[in-house]
Amino acid sequence: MNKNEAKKQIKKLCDEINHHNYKYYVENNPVISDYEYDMLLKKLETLEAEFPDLITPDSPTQRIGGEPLKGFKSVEHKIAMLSLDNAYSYNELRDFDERVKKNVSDVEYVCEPKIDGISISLIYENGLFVRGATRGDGIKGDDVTANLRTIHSIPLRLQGSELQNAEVRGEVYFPITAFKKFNKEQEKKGEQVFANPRNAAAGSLRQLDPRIVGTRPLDTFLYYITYSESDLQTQEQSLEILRKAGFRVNPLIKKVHNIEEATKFCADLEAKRESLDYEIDGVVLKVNSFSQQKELGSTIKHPRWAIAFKFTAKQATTRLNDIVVQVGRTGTLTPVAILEPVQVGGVTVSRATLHNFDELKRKDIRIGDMVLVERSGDVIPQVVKSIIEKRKGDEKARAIPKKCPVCRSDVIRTSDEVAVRCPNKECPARLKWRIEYFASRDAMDIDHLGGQTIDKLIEKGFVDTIADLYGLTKEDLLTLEGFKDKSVENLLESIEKSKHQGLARLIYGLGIRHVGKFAAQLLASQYHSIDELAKKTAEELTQIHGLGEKTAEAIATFFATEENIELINKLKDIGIRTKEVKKEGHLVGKKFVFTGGLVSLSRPDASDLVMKNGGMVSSAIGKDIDYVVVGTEPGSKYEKAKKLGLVLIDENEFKKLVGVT
Ligand code: 3BA
Repeated sequence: MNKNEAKKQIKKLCDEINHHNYKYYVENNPVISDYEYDMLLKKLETLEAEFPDLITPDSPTQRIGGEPLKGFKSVEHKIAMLSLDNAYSYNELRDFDERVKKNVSDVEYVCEPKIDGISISLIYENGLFVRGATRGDGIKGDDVTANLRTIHSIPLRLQGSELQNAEVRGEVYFPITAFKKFNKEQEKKGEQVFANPRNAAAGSLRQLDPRIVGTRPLDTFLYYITYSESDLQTQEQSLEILRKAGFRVNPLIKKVHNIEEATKFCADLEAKRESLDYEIDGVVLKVNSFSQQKELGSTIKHPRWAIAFKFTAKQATTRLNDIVVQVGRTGTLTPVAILEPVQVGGVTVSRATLHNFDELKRKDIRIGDMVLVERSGDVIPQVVKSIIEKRKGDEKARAIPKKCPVCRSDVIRTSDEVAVRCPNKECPARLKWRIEYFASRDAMDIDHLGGQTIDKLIEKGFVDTIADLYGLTKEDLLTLEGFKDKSVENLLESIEKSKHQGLARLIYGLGIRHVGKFAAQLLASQYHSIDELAKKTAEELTQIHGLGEKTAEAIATFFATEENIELINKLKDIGIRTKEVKKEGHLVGKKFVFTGGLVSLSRPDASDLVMKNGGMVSSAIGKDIDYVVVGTEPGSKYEKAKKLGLVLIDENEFKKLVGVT
């Protein structure tokens, strides 16, 4: 191929790939498969390798790459990045509105979700992305261009012609689902876990190696044009221009006509907060008209035409009174902070996780410290950091325990694991978790058998295995503190009832590693009895569609262990149902996913209805899902389902399908 021809081809491929990149990462609406996308990219890479001088800065191959930096260059913002004034109540919002209306009339406001991310500035010259920086102190920030280039929702070349030479500003964030997964992997690898998605985004942008940043699923929302050639009159217009130029603009942004509508927007958004896949900490209210903005002006710190309404904080400081050690279901020892009770985002918190002993040491958290506690998303409260300035000198560090706090066995720690474990399989702590899991709502659903009751049963020596639950007598239970005739009867009845829960729940309740609700349903529908399941090799198990290798290994290992076989035999003798009655119903083999809230049914009841008709319930969206039940305020699963073109049904259609009206 001659050079001229190559140039044309490269240009065509660049444009094509950038278009698909936009479709995928900004519109969330891909039109070609990942495979086809990869093929286009490969083709481009091959051509560019042959003609390296034809590589352009907006080539999709130039996102990742680049050598690690020694440090970040500090760059001065051409126009200072101000901060936002805060309002902590609707009254303070109304005060803001009063101040605005003293100076201008007929105001409209644009309400924007306040993304809890890292503020950035992006500079484009002749349509090309040339520099990206963090906000820093508002005057100077870090040049993080190479890192920002790896973020797919940031266009390397602007679309259309309306923006060519411009600076735009917005927020980089770490999506919540991806954050949880990322943190889990970090913990497993013994690397730093982040307290929240915001810290993870900041930590990622601070990475000196852009290739590492390229592996982090960072995303963006843009909301401000600092300068450009286009003649803009309103914030609403700016957002439209940003959208047209190829940026991601938050879809929930809304223009309102008065402060009442604005407060309603705040209330509605706060109610939706937990259903979004990005963290927001409030609403930014902006006067829409630019001439009015100019009229209002700015103080040295913040514009007078904008304000941030803050939602209830998810962080609080309190005293850490003690660090205790908890033993988990698999014997893992976890340090847990006992806190002076404190309100965090409307909930009283008195315990918080410290993750593991490595993390405890890294953060240097000591007993007696004042600490920052955070409750983020639906995760357990955690201690973010100690407030070192408040130390008096008598605070005490907590060493890694040498013995299990429950059974006093010597703990073990393998070199490739962060976890400190109690090796004793008979450790009462483990037994407690096993029973609690077995009795839980999604497993054998044994009512009246809570953690405290289980503790008492173990303490008295009434139960050594799950099977012993079924041998409990009225006389045994009456010796437990607080148990009377009625409560004993209730518990015995629940235990008896659980014998008939069926195979899927039993498999789940055994607590085999990696076997969640869905895998358990899948196994039950394939093998029809626990005996048959126990005979399968890992290899045979991997033949089941939808079962991973790790899960298959774990199942085979479980049934290769003598104690477990003994347990199964005992359960069979007791008369627990270990065979699947042949699946019947018109939904046999059909897989369901629920997203959003249901109005006339609870989630567990809805799941039961699916299973009663022979179907299965999964928590993850995938190509193999037959029905997605979309409730009120559905989350990211809904978006994904739409993208995959799955069958979406609402609550009423669902009820018809499972035969309730
Ligand atoms: N809008 C943050 N500042 C924002 C442009 C002004 C502004 C924010 C905003 C000053 C968000 C302060 C730091 C900064 C760009 C200065 C938003 C958000 N608007 N939607 C009014 O979602 N976090 N933050 N960023 N310039």
